[in-house]
Amino acid sequence: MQPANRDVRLSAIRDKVEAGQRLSFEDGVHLYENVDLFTLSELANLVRERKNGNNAYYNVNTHLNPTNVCVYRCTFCAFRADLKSPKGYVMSDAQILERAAEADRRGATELHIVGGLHHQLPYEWYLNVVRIIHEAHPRLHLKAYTAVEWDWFQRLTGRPTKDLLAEFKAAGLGSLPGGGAEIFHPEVRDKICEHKADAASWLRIHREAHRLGLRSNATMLYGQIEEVRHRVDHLVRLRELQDETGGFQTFIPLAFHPDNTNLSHIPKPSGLLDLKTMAVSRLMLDNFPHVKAYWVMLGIKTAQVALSFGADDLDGTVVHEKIYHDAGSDSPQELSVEEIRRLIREAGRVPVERDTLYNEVLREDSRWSTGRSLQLLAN
Ligand code: V47
Ligand code: SF4
Repeated sequence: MQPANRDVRLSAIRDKVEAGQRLSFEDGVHLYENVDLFTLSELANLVRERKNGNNAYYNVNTHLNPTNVCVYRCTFCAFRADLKSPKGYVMSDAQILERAAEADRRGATELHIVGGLHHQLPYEWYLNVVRIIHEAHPRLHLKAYTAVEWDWFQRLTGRPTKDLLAEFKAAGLGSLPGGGAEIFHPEVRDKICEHKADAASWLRIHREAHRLGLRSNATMLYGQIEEVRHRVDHLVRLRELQDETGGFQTFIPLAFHPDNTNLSHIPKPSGLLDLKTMAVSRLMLDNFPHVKAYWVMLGIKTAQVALSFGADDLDGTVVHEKIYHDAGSDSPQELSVEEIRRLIREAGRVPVERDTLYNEVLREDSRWSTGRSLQLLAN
């Protein structure tokens, strides 16, 4: 006889996960609402190890936010500044090049470039940022501008985003970061960031980038005003685009940080929600090779535990992070490679340095080169 409280849907979910079959929207909601943390960890770990074995990836990178001045007023954002605000800044070419040179000297393989949509700066200014860095530091991979920025460039120029992406690619663009996705569902998006690129535009721009051979990431901002069904809907929409293009590399769930935002009355997401979201994301996004525990946002301790809840990547050494620190993150500005490797080993995983496109990075003294592709392992 079966116990009266046997969870029939969970048994079906377990069967599907073990057989490598796709979970439905309803399964995703059920995992969030009815399944305990230990079971979530066990199931997500199964998928994580099937795709990435015992490896846990990190990279050596630096952030560059060339301006924080922004025409938009997303309610969750503590980074932006008004045009005339004393907090607002625009970096000069010399400052931008110095940041890139510093990254290069430190042996970084990637520069992550995102910022505000300035009221007065022309399209050419954003293009110039990528061009001058690429000319001076051709080995640095430039992961630059979110779909919201690409949508803004279209509004500035009246030109189709696919032409703009191609122009940037010729100037040295390497890939697209996953920001600006927030929550796709209009019940949430219209309340937290109504004027910027909508879900259809965000997805279209990533589709266009993938068709041009550019890889990209995807994010989800959780723990603000959204409900479980909005999160699961978000994951399903990403999974559908990935079915079509295969161009996404990594999914990054982003925990909302409320300090200094217009949503400062909302408490920070709990550790429980962080780990649940990591696990459900890993289980729903069956066609994404990687799920990242971004330590700057999760905190080092939760990020380390997340390596047992579906995550296989910790992001990077990250220097000069502003978006989360302006919103109250108490994570350090930087982790050394030794610290990241120790955190990974302590979690029982094998640390592997990767470049942005998931090739293994080999280091000898102060020089680095790329080795085998790690992407094949995850597909
Ligand atoms: O688009 C802004 C989010 C994103 C807050 O692609 C906030 O590898 C929480 O996308 N609380 C930018 N989140 C960061 C981002 C990212 C980070 C790390 C790696 C990658 C990648 C991408 O940060 C924004 C927005 O969704 N955000 N303010 C806040 N107060
Ligand atoms: Fe501007 Fe981005 Fe902040 Fe929104 S999240 S206000 S688009 S900088």
